[in-house]
Amino acid sequence: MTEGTEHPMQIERVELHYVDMPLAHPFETSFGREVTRPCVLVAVHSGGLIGWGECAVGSGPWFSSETIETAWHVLREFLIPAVLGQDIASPADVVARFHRVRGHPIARAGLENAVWALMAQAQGVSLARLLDGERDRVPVGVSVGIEPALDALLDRVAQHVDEGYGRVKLKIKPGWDVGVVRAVRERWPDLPLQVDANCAYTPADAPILRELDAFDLLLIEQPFHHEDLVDHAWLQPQLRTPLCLDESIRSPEHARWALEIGACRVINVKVGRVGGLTAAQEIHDLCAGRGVPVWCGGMLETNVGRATNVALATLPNFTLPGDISASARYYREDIAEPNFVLNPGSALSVPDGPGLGVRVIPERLAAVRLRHQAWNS
Ligand code: NPQ
Ligand code: MG
Repeated sequence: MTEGTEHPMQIERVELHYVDMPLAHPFETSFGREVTRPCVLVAVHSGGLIGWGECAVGSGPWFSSETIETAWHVLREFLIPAVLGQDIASPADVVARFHRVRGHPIARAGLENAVWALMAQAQGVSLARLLDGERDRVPVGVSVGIEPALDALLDRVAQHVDEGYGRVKLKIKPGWDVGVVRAVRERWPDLPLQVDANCAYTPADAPILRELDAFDLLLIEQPFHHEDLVDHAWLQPQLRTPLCLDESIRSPEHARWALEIGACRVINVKVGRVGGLTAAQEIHDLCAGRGVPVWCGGMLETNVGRATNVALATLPNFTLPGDISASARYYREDIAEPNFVLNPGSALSVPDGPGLGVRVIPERLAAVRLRHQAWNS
C-alpha cells in the first residue's frame, strides 16, 4: 500500500440501491440468457463526499453463487456494520474489518470499492492513480454472446469490428464451438480472438478443446468446472494455446494455487469475483512477479463498475485487452455519466479527475431502482 492511500475518514452513511437495467441486446452465455442486468450499487458518504461501488451480481446464482439478496443480506448484517461510523484510514482497513466474512466476494467488493472511490476523491486523485496505475488509456475488447445461428453471430462480430474493437471474445458451449470459431477465423484471419466456455466442458471433451488449438486463439477461458484447478492443470500441457482461468480464481490464494500446479498461463481478474480492488491488486502483483499476464474481466457493469475496471486495468501487468467495452455496448442509457467511448486503437481513456471519474445521475438511478435503503452512523 502506498503512503498516499492513508487518509482517515469517518463513514457517516451507507446506501444500497438495487437497480435493474435493460440491456441494449440480450446476452447469452453457456449459463443462460440475460435480458436485463440487475445489480446492487453501494454509496458511502463522508465529509460531504460520496464514493460509489458496484456489486456485480446477476439475475441468479449462475455465474457466481451470489445473488442480489445474498449480497444485500451480507452487506446489511455484516459488512456495513463493520465500517459504519468507523474511522477508516485506507482501503486495507476495510479489508481487515471484513476478514471474518468467508465467501461473498461480490458483496465485499461493492463496499470496499466504494471506499476506494471515496478516498481517491478525498485525496483529489483519480482512482487509477490511487491504485498505482500507469496508463492513461487501456486496451479493450468485446465479448460476443451466443447467437441463435451462425449468420447472426457473424453479423454481430462484423458490427463490433466496424465499431473499432480490436479483440473479440466468443462465448462457446458444446455444439457452438469449433464450427463457430472456424467461421470467424476464416472471415477475419488476423483478428485477435479468444473464447470463453464458462465451465461448459468436462475432461471428456478434451478432443474438442484440442481442436481449438488450430485457430491461433489468444487464450481459452475456463473450459471446466467453476471450482476446478486440477483438470485444467491436466489439460494445459496438451495445448499450445494458453488456458485462462476466470470462475476458478476467487482469491489471491486461488491464483497462487493455480500457478503452482500449472492450471493456466493467463488470469482474468474481476474485482467482484476476487473480493475487491485490494485482492485484484494482489493477484496482479503475484502474476507480474511470475511473468503471467492478466487482463480485466467484465460483468456487464454500469458506468460505476466500468470506471472501477478501467482504473484497475491501468496497472502495468494488465497487458491483454480487457472485457471493458464502451458504455453503449450494453446500455442505451447508463445511470452515471460520462459514458466511456471507444477510441482509435481499441482503447478507453482513463478519467483523470478525482475519484471514479463518473457521476451518478439521481433521476436515472431512481428510474431503474427497485429498492433503496440507507444506514446512518
Ligand atoms: C465472463 N463476462 O467473462 C463474463 C460472464 C458474465 C463479458 O463475458 C450478469 C452478471 C451477467 C454477470 C454475463 C463477459 C453476466 C455476468 C456474463 C457475467 O465469463
Ligand atoms: Mg469468463
